[in-house]
Amino acid sequence: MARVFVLRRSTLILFGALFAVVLIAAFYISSVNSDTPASAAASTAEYHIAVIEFEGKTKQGQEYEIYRFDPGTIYVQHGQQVTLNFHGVHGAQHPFIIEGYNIQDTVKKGETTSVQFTADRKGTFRIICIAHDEHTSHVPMIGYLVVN
Ligand SMILES: [Cu+2]
Repeated sequence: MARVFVLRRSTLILFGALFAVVLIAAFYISSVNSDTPASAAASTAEYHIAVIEFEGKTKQGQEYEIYRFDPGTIYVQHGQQVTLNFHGVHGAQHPFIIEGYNIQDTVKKGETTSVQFTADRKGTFRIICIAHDEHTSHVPMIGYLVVN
């Protein structure tokens, strides 16, 4: 024998609202209590940086070229495990250092150079290409790592 229950619309809405409240509460409690998965995801940062070249001419017709890290500024959080992948698009090679982090490596054309470190020092640190760090090539090839 099947019995048919007839629910009024207001009862259905009430149950729906109660269900939504329980769901939101459960989600809130789980996000407050389980800090491991959320912080594990936030504790890493990975960036891809292209090494590119721009060319230009002065009004007098003199040609010049500059190399850039693109993006030129990288923002990470203090304590994050950071991976920077440098992709060599233009220029044969760019030996670089990251000030304050004792990091030294070289980006080569057509290759990817990855550096990994823990962002354990706060501040703004220059990423300097030591082959193009002079103002003689119009703009020195310098990027910035900002650790907040
Ligand atoms: Cu360079």
